[in-house]
Amino acid sequence: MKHGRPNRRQLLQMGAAVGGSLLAGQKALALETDPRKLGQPLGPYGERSSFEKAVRWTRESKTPETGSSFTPLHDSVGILTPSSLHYERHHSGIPTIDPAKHRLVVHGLVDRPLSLSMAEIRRLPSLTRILVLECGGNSGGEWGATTGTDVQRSYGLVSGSEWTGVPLSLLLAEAGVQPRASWVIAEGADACRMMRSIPLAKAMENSLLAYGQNGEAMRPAQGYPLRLINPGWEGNTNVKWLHSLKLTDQPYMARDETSKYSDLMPDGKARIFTYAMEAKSVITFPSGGQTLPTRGLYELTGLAWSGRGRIERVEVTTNGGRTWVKAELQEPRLPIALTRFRLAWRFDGQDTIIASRAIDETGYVQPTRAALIAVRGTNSNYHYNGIKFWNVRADGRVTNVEG
Ligand SMILES: Nc1nc2c(c(=O)[nH]1)N[C@H]1C(S)=C(S)[C@@H](COP(=O)(O)O)O[C@H]1N2
Ligand SMILES: [Mo]
Repeated sequence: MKHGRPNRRQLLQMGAAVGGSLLAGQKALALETDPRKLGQPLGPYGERSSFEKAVRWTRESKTPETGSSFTPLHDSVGILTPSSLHYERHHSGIPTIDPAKHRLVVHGLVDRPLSLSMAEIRRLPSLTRILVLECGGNSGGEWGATTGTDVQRSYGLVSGSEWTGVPLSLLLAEAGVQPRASWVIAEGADACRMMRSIPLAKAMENSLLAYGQNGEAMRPAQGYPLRLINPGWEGNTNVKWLHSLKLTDQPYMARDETSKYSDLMPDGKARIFTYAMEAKSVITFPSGGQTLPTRGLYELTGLAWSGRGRIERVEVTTNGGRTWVKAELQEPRLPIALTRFRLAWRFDGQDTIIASRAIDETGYVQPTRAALIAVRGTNSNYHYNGIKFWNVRADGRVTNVEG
């Protein structure tokens, strides 16, 4: 099948591929609304239909300001996450920042220190990119096989947004980076003053000072009015409520790049500054907690992404890993963005195990959990990207597979 447009021909092909019609037994009856009754009036800011119930799941926490909420991936369509359902991860709550008072300072090893208002930043040339954002801790529960039972709770610290902002390289050129500088220390204006050390090379390559998300100002939870976006790098480096960029000749070894977001290896040393999120995928339908109502044809679907570029290929097994087939990749297939895959599949009422594995444009293949553990041991909490298996049971219930 070619990428893109689902059409009648494709439906027929899907049906043919698995031996049957996808839409058998339909009757031509439309639901009539009463033509004498007017609908709802217009409104200034849109809301979704009252029939739609998808919500973020918030992990219970004694201090809700330090919490996480998870995107309902199983309810998503396409490759974008609505801003209202974007996952959230904050270490000291969401600050309330008046954009008219906010400033970004650029200082340290620069010839011309800057202090910029939001109005000044918004006047600069901008660009827009659709990108995936994933917390380094996403699916960390899978290391211990004690994971949540559904795709939202175990994989929902990942979302896709369209971000608009100013290339950081442009501001750095204005400030005049001194030859000795090799790092940018980004700091947020929230109570914990979250700080991350970003190599200057990344800042010059593609970091963005973002203020727009999905066509409007970014949401307070996402960093309003300004955040750093480091395409493909772990969520934590994407500092929200950004108010300071300091050019230095060394990293700061801040909390979130030493004690947190580092992985203790079997030899007692820790991986730090790992930054790029490796290729990963997960089947979102059918997935844990769902039930297939009947036997028959389904479109199996899921999401794949890589911090290193485009998703080149996704393979799916519906027989516990005995054979893998190439899934269709739905356009658009953008670098460092969520990419949707799908596969026509017949559920014949037999207990089976399904999974997906992603391959990115660098040739990297998403590993099994066993292969990850062979290299990384079991002391890690972060940076898990192993293949995820779901069990479709004979009665249609879908459950988690541990280990
Ligand atoms: N200032 C600041 N920036 C921050 C954080 C924070 O708590 N404070 N959380 C980080 C973490 S751990 C992640 S995963 C992402 C989450 O971004 P989101 O809440 O927009 O999804 O922001 C990062 N940037
Ligand atoms: Mo994170």
